[in-house]
Amino acid sequence: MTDQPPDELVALRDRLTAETRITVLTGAGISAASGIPTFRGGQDSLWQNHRPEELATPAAFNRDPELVWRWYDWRRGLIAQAEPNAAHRTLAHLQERCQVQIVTQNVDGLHDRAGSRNVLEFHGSIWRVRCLSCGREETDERVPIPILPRCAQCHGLLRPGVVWFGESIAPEILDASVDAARHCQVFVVIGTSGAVYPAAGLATVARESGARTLEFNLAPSEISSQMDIFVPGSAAETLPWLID
Ligand code: BJW
Ligand code: ZN
Repeated sequence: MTDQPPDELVALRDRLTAETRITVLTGAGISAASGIPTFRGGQDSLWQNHRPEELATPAAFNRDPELVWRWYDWRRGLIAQAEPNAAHRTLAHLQERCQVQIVTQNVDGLHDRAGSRNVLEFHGSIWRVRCLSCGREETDERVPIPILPRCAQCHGLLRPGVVWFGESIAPEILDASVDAARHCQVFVVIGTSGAVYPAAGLATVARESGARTLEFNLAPSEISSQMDIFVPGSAAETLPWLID
């Protein structure tokens, strides 16, 4: 990483106006500087020797709900202690200058806590729980959460209110996200490996709809080839260049 913004980023920044529509896709890398481990590649991305792909599935939960809940309880504890970082705050500021729509794959709620509005939580929220028996969904911010947590209404088993592999994205969230990718002038990708679909496909939608595409990441991702501008480095250090 350099300590200067690339010229093309400065040029883009200087052309932003109150009418510019920017859609932002964020992933785990934006929260790394807040102390929340990413899913793939990082030193902390394994939890008790389990890969996230082995835990974030309905089959894993059916097989061993206690194990999966212990993973979520650990992450809920980390997130409860974490604070939004300069990258989250930059996006909240950007919303005062341009038309910004954030689509986050993260379940940590840090964009909201930084002050961003109308965030689309593509993979749900770690603070939501859903009853497997009666379907009741609610916010549950207990840390630690009792394992196994039970529904107050019917005593059924609760599961995290997140989207696991093989599960569908909530249709209203998917539609709004595709719409935001299709109708923006600038599409910004921050801290995602671009390995998980349909989220990663939003970059293709934006590009094919004529948006400028811009990525902030420590290292090239699986969708970097679709980007007009790649800004290497930690998002907490590089993203503020968009507003400074
Ligand atoms: C920094 C940094 C710093 C680090 N600064 N950067 C098309 C093709 C192939 C497969 C599929 C396809 N379409 C669908 C699929 C199947 C599947 C899929 O994508 N599989 C692939 C793995 C191949 N998708 C699904 O199943 C999805 N559902 C679906 O498609 O429904 C329709 C359907 C139904 C039934 C059958 C088939 C289709 C659902 C996906 C759900 C993903 N869920 C998770 C867990 C959420 C809950 C939780 O948090 O526990 O979402 S998995 C995990 O991955 C989580 C993340 O949101 C997601 C993406 O991860 P992310 O954010 O990119 O993190 P990392 O760790 O991968 O990357 C971090 C990046 O940050 C790295 O690049 C670092 O370099 C960078 N970084 N520090 C800047 N400081
Ligand atoms: Zn219930």
